[in-house]
Amino acid sequence: MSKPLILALSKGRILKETLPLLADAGIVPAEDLDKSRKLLFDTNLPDVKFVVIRATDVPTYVQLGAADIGVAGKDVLMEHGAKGLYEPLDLNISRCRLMTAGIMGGAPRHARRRVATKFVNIARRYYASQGIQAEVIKLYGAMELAPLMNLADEIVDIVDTGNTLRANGMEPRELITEISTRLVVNKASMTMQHERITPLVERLREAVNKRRSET
Ligand code: PRT
Ligand code: MG
Repeated sequence: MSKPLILALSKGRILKETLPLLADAGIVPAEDLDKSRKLLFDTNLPDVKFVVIRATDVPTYVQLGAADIGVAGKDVLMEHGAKGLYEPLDLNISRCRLMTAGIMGGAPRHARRRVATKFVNIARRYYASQGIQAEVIKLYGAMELAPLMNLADEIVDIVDTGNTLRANGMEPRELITEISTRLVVNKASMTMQHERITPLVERLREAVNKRRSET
């Protein structure tokens, strides 16, 4: 039999929403992902396997062809650059917004605005596009803490309900972009495996559209 198609899934909150969508499209893992320490899973389809990896690693796997297809947040794709990837489908799950935020009622204190974020590439591009001089500081978590500790004037982070910001005395400011989870495909795979990948993408598209029409 030919080499299986590898589908790279983002673990965490995206995985929880991806699995029901894949199931709607008729693809289910052969065992319970939560009850296993494995990272590579068989599925009900003999020529499809899942790998479950850190969200930030998904674009790398797909770009380099270690996985044929990936599921990743638009935020992660934008930050990575995602060169050489096709993005054939918006899965319309794990929706949120990428925003700037700062202390409630506060104004920038530093002449050159200091911005803390894990999305350094997106932040640099955004502030440059606004003509704002910004010093971008890379953090790996708890961005909301940075302005409170006077490490930064602003943050760039994901906002959903806004509760996390409010709980820390912060307010959302500018919308950078709307975010949702996307299906990405390796360019060589799209060409070489076209007859296997296209039906899979179309089944997922139908599942996404069916949900859209139900809400
Ligand atoms: O945890 P780990 O470091 O492994 O990675 P991660 O935290 O990036 O992964 P995970 O599982 O949290 O999933 C992140 C992906 O889910 C992002 O890349 C987005 O595409 C998507 N997503 C959707 C979100 C949210 N909604 C979200 N609300 N990712 C993070 N959040 C966090 C946000 O960082 C902030 O801390 O939730 C908080 C804001 O939520 P509200 O409702 O308080 O505004
Ligand atoms: Mg997390």
